[in-house]
Amino acid sequence: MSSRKLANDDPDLKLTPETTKQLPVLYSFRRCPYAMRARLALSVSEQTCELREIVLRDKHEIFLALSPKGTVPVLHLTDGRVLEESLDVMHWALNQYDPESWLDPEEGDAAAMADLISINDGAFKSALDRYKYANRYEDADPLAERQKASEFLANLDARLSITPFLFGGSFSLADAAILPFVRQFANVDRSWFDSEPWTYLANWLDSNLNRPRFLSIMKKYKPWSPEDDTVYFP
Ligand SMILES: N[C@@H](CCC(=O)N[C@@H](CS)C(=O)NCC(=O)O)C(=O)O
Repeated sequence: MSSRKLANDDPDLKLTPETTKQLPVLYSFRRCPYAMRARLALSVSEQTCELREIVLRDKHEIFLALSPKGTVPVLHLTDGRVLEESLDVMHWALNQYDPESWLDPEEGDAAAMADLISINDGAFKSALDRYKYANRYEDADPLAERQKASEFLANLDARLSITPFLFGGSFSLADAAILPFVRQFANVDRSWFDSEPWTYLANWLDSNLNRPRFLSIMKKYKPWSPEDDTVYFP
């Protein structure tokens, strides 16, 4: 477990508009699975940020000037660095403070977690998008894509039949990184998902979605505008 080192580690720091310059700024979108996993890591690592809720169809020019690729999440650090990938945000946060040892799972290691996350972000996410948004892809067959995605889910279910979390007895980086995508998949057709023999996976999904940590990162915020009062997260 890394030692506690908060972004705002000055005990006298008061969260007022004058001091927000001292905080990282998180550009986020509530329903984005990549932003969810970034918020999970920022929450467990207690890295207070200024949260700016982005509307994807109407991105503010300040956000696009900072990160022209225009995806969320983006974390603008106080030293000026801009983290534009959700996994980079997660690693940054957990390297500051990792009280639940998400980076150091009970079973497997960082490389094994990275491998599973990369299948999630690659083949699984590709099939999920073509299943969920088949009309956006020429010639996508949603049921064939659902079948492809199911292979990954069956693999997760097999892991979860052995240990309660993906890498052992406690929640890890991999659980946080993958959970929002399984949630998205399940919500496409929940009755079909529930009819599949994925009891361990379904229990893992439901129990983690109902934990206070996940519920806390799903709070609704109104879209950010520069003249608004600062919103702090977590
Ligand atoms: N590889 C990026 C992907 C982020 C991503 O694609 N986010 C989506 C929202 S879930 C996005 O911002 N899309 C841009 C858009 O829809 O305009 C990451 O891990 O952060």
